[in-house]
Amino acid sequence: MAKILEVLARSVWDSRGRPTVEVEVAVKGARGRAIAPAGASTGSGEAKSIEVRQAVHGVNTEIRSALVGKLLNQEENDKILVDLDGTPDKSRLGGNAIVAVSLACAHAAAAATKKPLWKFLAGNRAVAMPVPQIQIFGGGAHAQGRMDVQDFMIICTGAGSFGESLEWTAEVYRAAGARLAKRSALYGVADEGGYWPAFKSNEEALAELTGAISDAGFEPGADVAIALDIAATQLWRGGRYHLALENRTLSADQLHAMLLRWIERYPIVSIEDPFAEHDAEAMASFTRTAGGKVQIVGDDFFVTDKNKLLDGKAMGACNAVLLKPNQVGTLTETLACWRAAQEAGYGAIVSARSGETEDVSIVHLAVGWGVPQLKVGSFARSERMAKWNEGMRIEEALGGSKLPYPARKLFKRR
Ligand code: 2PG
Ligand code: MG
Repeated sequence: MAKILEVLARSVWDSRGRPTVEVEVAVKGARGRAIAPAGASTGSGEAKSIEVRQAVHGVNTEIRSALVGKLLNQEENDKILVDLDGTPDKSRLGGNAIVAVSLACAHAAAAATKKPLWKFLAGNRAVAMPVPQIQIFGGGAHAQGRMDVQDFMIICTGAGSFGESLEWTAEVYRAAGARLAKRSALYGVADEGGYWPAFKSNEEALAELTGAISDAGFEPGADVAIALDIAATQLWRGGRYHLALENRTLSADQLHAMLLRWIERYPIVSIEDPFAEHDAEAMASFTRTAGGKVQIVGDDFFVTDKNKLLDGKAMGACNAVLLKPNQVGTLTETLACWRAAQEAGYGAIVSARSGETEDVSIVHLAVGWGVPQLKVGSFARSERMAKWNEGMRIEEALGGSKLPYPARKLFKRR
């Protein structure tokens, strides 16, 4: 095992033009580099990012002293980071500093063995490409609340490979843009590259998205289905859900009924954060009713925390988890949550954040750990396309479209 020779942080810029932390870890003859992403719709239980200058300073002083001279070992290095920080939410050294160091250690370890990160993580395990969830319309905290629902995404449930999923997505993305342009209903693109549309209701977005799938020549549901991220914590105030676009508020029961109606009317196969992170009862009740039909994903609800996932399992809330390394802080903790999800029989999706960079580590994590789904935003803007393109390269290295691909099996509409 290689000894860590250097740990170096600097400030770089993210996709929203905000500063973020980049870290390099060097061992003899190899180095690894990673950049911290940033969320806008964050769960309260997430690892806390701190001011970037302070985070960079902490890496270049305390973290550097603690790691230089140690052997490169993900679990041990991550434990050093967690212990050194000493807070439950990583707020002293910063979740942004810690995740960049943790990921840079993984890249350095892979580089030292001359393997791509996905291959290094997979070891001898057979791997498959993850199924993408790709945003077509963006709303919520990523588009100044212009639509209440944050992500209207597609899953190419009938595609036979990762590459084919992207080809189909390109068609649907263009068809959706053409529909909006025709109606003069296009404001621009939201933070993750999805269209920022001028719709009158959230349901109109569902109807338009279903129409765009058909316009592109696909059968809604059989070929291309819909996934939503309600990001409902953002809508929750005083125990009710506020739909500003529709000028109304809903009780948890009313939201439950509305989502069931949407599932009946539109080809929806996955709903993320349908209720607020504090509304666990509503989440469990919805999972009892709809969990047999659709994937119900906890994002702000689980914040990639293994213990929250186990609590959720005990009360029957959700049947899948979003995995975001910067939500919990280290790769070791992210992997622990994925392992807990597998044991609990939960689905999982590795996810980017709304603030991203050219860093493509998460694609490698999804493939290397065998996580069956991947969410990185829309089909525009280079911080998103860099990740889809990295997936293309990995699929090619794995033998292209001859690989088994899990989309049809995962999303047979239940
Ligand atoms: C989410 C993510 C990505 P953010 O809610 O799933 O879409 O958004 O990074 O702002 O939390
Ligand atoms: Mg989310």
